[in-house]
Amino acid sequence: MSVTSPQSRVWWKEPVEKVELIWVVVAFAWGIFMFVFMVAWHFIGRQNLSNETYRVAPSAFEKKAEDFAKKYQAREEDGVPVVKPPAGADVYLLGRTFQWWPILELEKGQSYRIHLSSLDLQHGFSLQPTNINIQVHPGLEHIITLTPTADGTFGIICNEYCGLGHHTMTGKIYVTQKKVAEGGAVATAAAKIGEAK
Ligand SMILES: [Cu+2]
Repeated sequence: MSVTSPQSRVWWKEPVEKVELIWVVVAFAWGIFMFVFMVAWHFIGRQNLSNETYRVAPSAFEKKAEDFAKKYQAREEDGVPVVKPPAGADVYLLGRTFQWWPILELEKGQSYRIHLSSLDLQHGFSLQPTNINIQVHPGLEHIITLTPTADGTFGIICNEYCGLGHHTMTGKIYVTQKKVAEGGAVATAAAKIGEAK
């Protein structure tokens, strides 16, 4: 709304300026290009994850995660179980205010089916420093097949603001390297540390 009336009543019905027209065409073409490349980047840039999603009651997911942690628990770190599932296993990782639970220990080069869900609010699973980001919703179970390609300690942070303790919401994934010990026995470095305790 302007203070004074426009000089001509039909002020909007003007031919489109050439420069403006060029911008409209460029912006439209770019929009179409980006739209098509949402799919293309999945293959070219390997940016988007292939995942499956199912509905799940938060309490049911909590039970699955607890059973999983109990079954494969290797040790404990500050009261949080460090869980070491076998290759190819179904791995459960839950987000809740304000924690990613439990700590996982995976082996480099092996594939795992990672099940992700939240027990309360929307959280953001963000794997660092790899920078894999997945929205995690209560009531939905995301399943991704993950094959670690590097060993080391990876941090998980929450990148979706979820409350006052959001900045403290972290988790951890250890990736160990398969090691051939003397006598041909196969052991992982972390398993050896566990034995030494
Ligand atoms: Cu959060």
